[in-house]
Amino acid sequence: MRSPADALLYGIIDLGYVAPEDAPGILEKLIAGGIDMVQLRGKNYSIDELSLFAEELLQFTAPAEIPLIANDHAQIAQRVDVQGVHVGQDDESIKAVRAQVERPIIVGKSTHSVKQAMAAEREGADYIGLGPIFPTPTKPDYPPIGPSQIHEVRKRVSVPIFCIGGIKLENLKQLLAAGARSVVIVSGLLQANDVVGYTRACKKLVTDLRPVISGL
Ligand code: 3NM
Repeated sequence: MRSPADALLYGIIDLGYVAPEDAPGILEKLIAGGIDMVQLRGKNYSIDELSLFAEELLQFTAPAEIPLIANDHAQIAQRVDVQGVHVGQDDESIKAVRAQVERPIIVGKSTHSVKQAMAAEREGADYIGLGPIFPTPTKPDYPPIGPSQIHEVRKRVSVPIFCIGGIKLENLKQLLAAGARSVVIVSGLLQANDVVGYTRACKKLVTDLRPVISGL
């Protein structure tokens, strides 16, 4: 199984964009395109429903050795063998999440500033999301922080940092040049006309530019 430290491209099956019945087909395409990690996010679905969907998605992620992360709810990880849980600033603490799941799991946390990024690491996050970097239709109420904070967060935080928010193939190079190494792309991947091709192109950029970026 891959770990967040190895992941350059993290995709999200967001049920605001993908109907549950289409999720396995889209996931297969994301995997074919080279995603390293994937999250199931469904703000309008119950824990029962999300657990069922997660079980279905595991049939695809497990053979590919791609971690499947459940958004928001530790209870999904109690019921289904997902590899991790992702929490936001207003969700349960990382400690509370770990306490609910008997096996070791990956726990990630969304952060929106240098201060929150440092706090999430202190709290025990295995990785952090940092964003929104650019304006995003997926989280319209959050003001973008811009790419200029990435260097500062990299200096102060040693867990893997996934830049997120408004990232598309067109601005990926700019983002990598600003110091990003790993990225989460949601609508860009899910709404592409050719999901496999778009994912592959994003993966190629993050992979090819990695030696350049890590030397920064
Ligand atoms: N979290 P897109 S931004 C789910 O800043 C999410 O924590 C964010 O979607 C954060 O790639 C975001 O479509 C939405 O912009 C990312």
